[in-house]
Amino acid sequence: MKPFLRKETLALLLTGSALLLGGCQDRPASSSSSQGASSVSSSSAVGATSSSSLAASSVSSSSSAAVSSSAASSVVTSEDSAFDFDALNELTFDLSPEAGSFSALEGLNIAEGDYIYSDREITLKKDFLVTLDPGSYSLAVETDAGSYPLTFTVLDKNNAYRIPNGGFETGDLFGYAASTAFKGESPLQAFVDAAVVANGDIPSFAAPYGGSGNYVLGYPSATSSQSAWEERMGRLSTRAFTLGGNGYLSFALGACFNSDLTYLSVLSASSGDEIARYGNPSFSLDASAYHGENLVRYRADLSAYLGEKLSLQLVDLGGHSFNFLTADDLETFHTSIPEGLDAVDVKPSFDPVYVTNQIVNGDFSSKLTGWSVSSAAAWENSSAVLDAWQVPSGFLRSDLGGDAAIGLIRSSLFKIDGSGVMSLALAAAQGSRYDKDTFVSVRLKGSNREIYRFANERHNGVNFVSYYLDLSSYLGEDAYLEIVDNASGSWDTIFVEDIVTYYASYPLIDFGDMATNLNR
Ligand SMILES: [Ca+2]
Ligand SMILES: [Ca+2]
Ligand SMILES: [Ca+2]
Repeated sequence: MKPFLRKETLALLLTGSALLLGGCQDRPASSSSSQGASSVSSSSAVGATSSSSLAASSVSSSSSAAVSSSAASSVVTSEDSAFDFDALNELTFDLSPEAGSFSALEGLNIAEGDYIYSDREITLKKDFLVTLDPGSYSLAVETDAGSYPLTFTVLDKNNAYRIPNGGFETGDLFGYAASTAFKGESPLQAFVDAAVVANGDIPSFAAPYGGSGNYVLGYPSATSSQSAWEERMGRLSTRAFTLGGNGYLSFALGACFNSDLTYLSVLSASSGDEIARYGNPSFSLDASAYHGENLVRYRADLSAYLGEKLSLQLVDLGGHSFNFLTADDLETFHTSIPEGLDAVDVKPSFDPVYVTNQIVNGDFSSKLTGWSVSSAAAWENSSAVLDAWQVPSGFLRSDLGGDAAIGLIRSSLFKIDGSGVMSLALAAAQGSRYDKDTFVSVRLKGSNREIYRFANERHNGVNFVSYYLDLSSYLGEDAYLEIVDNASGSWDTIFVEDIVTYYASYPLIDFGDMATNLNR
């Protein structure tokens, strides 16, 4: 039995390899008669190799190219077949009439949405081209008359180490992904194409943005008022890149006054952890050194993360005074140290102590012990004093300086444990835009991502109202609270008491006692 089986297996293997070899050998033969199109591979690595000779013959007009290749190059032609990561140019090819009716473009895993065919013109979109590594490529143009090679190159601009459109020069948010941060309300989205504006003067202020090129992420002139623009929120994420070069990041930021609510984050693409957070410490409305919406250049040495996959995220979680960002020139690849001020990492830090499932001093019986008041400059009053937080009578209040006071206070870490339910009670916090201005955030340690934001939606004057949160989908993770008062009008003050972050088993609660998560 054994020898017989072995012999049959061997025969099958031989037949299989013969077929495979035959397939390989056949392709060049048939391709030379049908203009070489069938040699295109769907793998980009192989495609790059196999297309190099074709690319050479189609680009060069004086080389002694093979007859079959030059015949092919006269069917699919282009004035510019080189994609430049800086220019983000789309590539357009003409299909000669002799090639018959176009049916599809194949190879490199290209999808229908990656190109446009119209009137014998094939346009490769920048969305597709920006995903390719530098090199020479070939695609197959399939028609009813045959298969024809379309060849192009992707220039080496250190593409894998960079984010596309870091200078917003496409005039829109190409290359970025915007997400809402408040109730999923798209009219409140801060990061929209209309915010990419000419790199000229700032509306209603006789000063230039001071960015590079033609466009910056700015302040749309069509906006009804600065206040309406400030009210918007959102997140704008770049694609992941590998940190290369000398490990420096450079960027230009404007506005972005409150570094707790508006900032640029550097994130680890693998863990999602926030590696660094940068605000705009140069912000000043002093007319002699105006640093409002105009751009200030910064640089950051991230060389400790060389070789790692990172991404950038612009974050706007605030609705008031200069709670928005202007930006330009996000550049992640440098070989010499870039110009700019040294950026200061302002991400929250916690004492590396053992984390328990109850936060420290959640009932405020020890005043502000265990809590840290943010010292971000935006929270200071006109006398440069942080005047929001006090515990005069057993609960936390943000009105040491009256309703006008603003501030952010952060809890100790707690482990999400047991039933995953937590609770607290809120009072006051019923100003005109209370759900955007006076709220509680639950954030995860590491990513510092806000997983839950809620406000005093059942507000009842100075009477406390209980809220329960179900954090059970984050069991085992460490989290913390940020309590925020970001407004100065009547009732723009938040009272907090009785924070309980651990229930061993699910407590008896009505659905109506649950807090509504506003971050979605
Ligand atoms: Ca620009
Ligand atoms: Ca905002
Ligand atoms: Ca206030």
